[in-house]
Amino acid sequence: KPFNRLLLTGAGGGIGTVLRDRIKPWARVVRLADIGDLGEARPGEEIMRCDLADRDAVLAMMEGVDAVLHFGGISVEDQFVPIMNANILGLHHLYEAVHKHGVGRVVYASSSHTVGFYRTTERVDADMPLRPDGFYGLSKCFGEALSRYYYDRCGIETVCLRIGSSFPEPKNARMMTTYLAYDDLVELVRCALFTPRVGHTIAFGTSANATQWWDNGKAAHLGYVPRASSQAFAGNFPPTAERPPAGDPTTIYQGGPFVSAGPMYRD
Ligand code: 15L
Repeated sequence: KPFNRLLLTGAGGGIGTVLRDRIKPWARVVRLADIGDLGEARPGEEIMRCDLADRDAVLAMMEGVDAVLHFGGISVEDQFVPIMNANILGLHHLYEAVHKHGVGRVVYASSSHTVGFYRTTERVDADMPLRPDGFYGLSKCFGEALSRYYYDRCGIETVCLRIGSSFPEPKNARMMTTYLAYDDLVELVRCALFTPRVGHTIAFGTSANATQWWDNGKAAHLGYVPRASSQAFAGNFPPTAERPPAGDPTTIYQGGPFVSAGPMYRD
């Protein structure tokens, strides 16, 4: 197997649960970490309870690890302090541990909410200015900048995945554009982990949906080719189905409901 020990953080989350089963062929041992209970370790697994805000726990979690799939942290809009602890302080702990233990590569779950304040009429690529749509998006911007710094300073490679919406199926009309099917998610993570010499790369994560807001040209070297499409679910969101009213920020901006979820939003 290509890796001896692969660490997956956030292994109990929605995406973590999918990856838990699918990454087994990539490593002799998959170390699963989460702040919550992960149940019993199955064959080829190690389980660790870890709060990212706990520096010593993060250091211990990283021991003997070859590469990290970092899907831990808060994944929705929240108050600033919990986001700061898990996603900002936690990310600092993670990269200090990565550096200390000589880990070569991180695949980081960033988010499209780093650019959620672009309009749905705009097409965004990885070099365009960040436009976070809340504290959650801001924490992901921090992660992208932090990982860039650790690459420039220490040569630690990171692929930041600006994941759209990875669920069993799109839950609303917006997700017809942002949908990332699980098979495509696994393929994107595989490309991010195994492509030689990625340096610091930012890639968007969607399936081959009919509408596209994001241009993945800057991540072409990953060779990621999506195969699924949200079109399979088009019937769930017919034009007659209820939609937000015109002028609603959730239809104007790519971030959808996130743009008005935070306490800072004003009309
Ligand atoms: C995200 O970044 C969240 O982690 C996820 O829960 C979804 O809400 C997704 O974005 C989205 O925009 O649909």
